[in-house]
Amino acid sequence: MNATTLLALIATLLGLSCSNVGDATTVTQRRFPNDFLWGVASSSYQVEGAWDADDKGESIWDHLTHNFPEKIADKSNADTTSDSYHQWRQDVQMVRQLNVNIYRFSIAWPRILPTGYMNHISNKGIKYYSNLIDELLRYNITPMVTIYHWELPQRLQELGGWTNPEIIPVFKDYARLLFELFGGRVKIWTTINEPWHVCEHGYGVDYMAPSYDYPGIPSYLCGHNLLKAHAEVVHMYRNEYQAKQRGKIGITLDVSWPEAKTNSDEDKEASERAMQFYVGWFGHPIFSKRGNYPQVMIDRIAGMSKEQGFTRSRLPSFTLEEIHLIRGTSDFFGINSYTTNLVTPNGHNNTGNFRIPSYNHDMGVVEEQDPEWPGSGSPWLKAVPFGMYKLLMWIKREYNNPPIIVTENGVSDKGGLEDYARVDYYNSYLTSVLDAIEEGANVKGYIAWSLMDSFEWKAGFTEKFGLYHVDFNHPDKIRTPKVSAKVFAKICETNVIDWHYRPQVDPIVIMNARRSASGASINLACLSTVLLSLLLVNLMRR
Ligand code: GBH
Repeated sequence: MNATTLLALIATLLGLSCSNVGDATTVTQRRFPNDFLWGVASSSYQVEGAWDADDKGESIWDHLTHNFPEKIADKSNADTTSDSYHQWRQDVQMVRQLNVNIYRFSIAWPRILPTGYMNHISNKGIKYYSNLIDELLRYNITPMVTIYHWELPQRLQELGGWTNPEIIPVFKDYARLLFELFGGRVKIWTTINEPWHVCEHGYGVDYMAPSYDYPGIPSYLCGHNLLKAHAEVVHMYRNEYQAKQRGKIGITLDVSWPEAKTNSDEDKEASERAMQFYVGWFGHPIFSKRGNYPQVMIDRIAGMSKEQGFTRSRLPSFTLEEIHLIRGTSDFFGINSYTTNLVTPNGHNNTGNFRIPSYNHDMGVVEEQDPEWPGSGSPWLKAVPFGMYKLLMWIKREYNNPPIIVTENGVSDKGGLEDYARVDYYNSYLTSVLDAIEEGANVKGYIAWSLMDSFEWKAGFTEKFGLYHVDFNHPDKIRTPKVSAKVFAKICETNVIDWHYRPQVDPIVIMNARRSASGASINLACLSTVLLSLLLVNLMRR
């Protein structure tokens, strides 16, 4: 064998191990629309680290993780996490490799305004996001900015946070500053990520910061102020910025699809009631024709409040003017969804185990999951793709076919690069999105959660959602693409789901990951070729 043949053989071998052997004959014809938007997402607290860099202020998540570490599964915090505050250039390269059009990230309010108020503006904080936005634009990636992904400045929490109407003008000031600074370059905004979590998980139960654990009252105050703050910001954008900046603005809601446990009328009613309490709480005021809270919430909470001895409904009411102000304040319907629950009423006449009063008791629905459904790295998340289809069709029906962007969808595991379960998850959930599109749902885009492994709130670092693996033990937080990154990149490139595409992890990538762990620095593409050559030479000698 001469040197040329040997090299050819080596090249073939490398080719075989580094790329997938696809079956060209079985490619499906179902396609996403040509103008479909593909994206990938992260959020500031989860990836940035640098929690007190420069003049950054304390957020409610800094406060929670530092003062109550026992509330986080591994007692961790996001003080350094994936270090995106320093590694934003590399993050953009990762986004690029996925062939997406959009990077959805959030801005940390206390990084820009350490006290929450306009009295102190951080130039360093501004510079960070400005650099990130410019770097994305350099590669034609559209920045999609979430104004609030749960990082309230702690000083505002001390005033009651979202339960204090003071939040409305203060949030508006913060948003105005962002439009002034970045609005020329940012063309898609969302005001608030997942109001349901902000309000019920922040104030109603001890789950997310600020962990009030005060059921039945403050979560509705939070929702009320949040809706008004959102609407004020959207009107400000539309009146003062949209004409010249030419962007879109909306909101992102979230829900796990509540599938009726059986075919009984009670279970079907429970399913519809759950949708109204989870999505309708914020969706009805913004997206429905008539505006205001869903009638079922108004009636049930008023009725129960009265029985419980309250003078007024625990659900505040809007004036007519406020109903008009809030209605129509989203250019698209942003929806985050990961899983499905089975629902049934909370016992006969709402006699189950919920605290009284509480949001859960007001809703009167019990949730469980089918143990047969495929699990994930998170106890709450099972892969049930039909839930995505049903959810998209429900939004279409309920709100007169709005343009929808799936702003988050994805799955967790416990780690590793060979994440074939995540590949299956994306393939099956995206098939459900296609089903809905083919049935007429106006789905404009899909954004995968998440770009990389990061701090997963109460679960700390015990659950991984990334398309890229992050080595949290390494000082440089080395990033490595998982198998799912390749699969997702191919879907984004081709607009087709290819179920046969199940690539292996490149040996070079594995070795790079090892190198990152050991700290050595040699050219591994070169090294692997050398090693293979040695192996071949050895084989030929036998
Ligand atoms: C999204 O929210 C967030 O926007 C994102 O930051 C987060 O990383 C991602 O999801 C993955 O969780 O059964 O009471 O334990 C979804 C929030 C938080 C929803 C955990 C389900 C568990 C509910 N998810 N929650 S519970």
